[in-house]
Amino acid sequence: MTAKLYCFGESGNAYKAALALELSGMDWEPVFVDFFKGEARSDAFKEINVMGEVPSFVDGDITLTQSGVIQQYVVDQTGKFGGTSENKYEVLRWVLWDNHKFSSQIGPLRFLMNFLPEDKRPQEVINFMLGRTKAAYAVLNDHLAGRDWIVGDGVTTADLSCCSYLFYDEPFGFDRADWPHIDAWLTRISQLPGWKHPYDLMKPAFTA
Ligand SMILES: N[C@@H](CCC(=O)N[C@@H](CS)C(=O)NCC(=O)O)C(=O)O
Repeated sequence: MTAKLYCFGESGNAYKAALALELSGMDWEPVFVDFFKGEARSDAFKEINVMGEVPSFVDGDITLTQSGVIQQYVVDQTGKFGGTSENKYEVLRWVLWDNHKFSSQIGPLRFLMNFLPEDKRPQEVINFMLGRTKAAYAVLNDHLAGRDWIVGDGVTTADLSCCSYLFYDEPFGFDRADWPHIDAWLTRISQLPGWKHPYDLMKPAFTA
């Protein structure tokens, strides 16, 4: 049976799951959630995820939420992207860093800067978050100096988590030219067989 990923194109968190599913070769399909019209907070959606969040994933009897959990399901199903027995905790460390310190800031920042009506964008909050995200870009850029992948010798869920928002074109204070090691690493990821841009994997709400 084809697994279903409840998602929308603008969601970098959903992209982490979609990219892992796609690159692994698992049988899956996107189900569009009309997030900006409140669908994720509807009673019907809460039957799938009481947290009211995208991504949510259903494979037969199994329902999973949280991108890191869905990625781990892909690892367990396919044996791909989990790292080695020696470095798997390092992989988890970077997934948690991404979820807590990186995407958790970029996502809301990108929302405030692009998807809120212009007259409702809180500039002080945006400036504060721009400072926080810049510090996080520096952490990732420094770590990637001299490395092809975040952990070990191949792509893992650490890469597939941390890269997610960085493939979007909307402005959120990130310019690849400022971060050469991140830039080279994003190019490596985009050259993986089967890689697709988020809007080619999941239907966006706003873009055609
Ligand atoms: N840690 C979660 C974050 C998921 C998340 O925040 N998703 C956003 C969309 S990108 C959402 O559904 N937000 C709903 C809300 O904040 O109410 C994950 O990695 O799956």
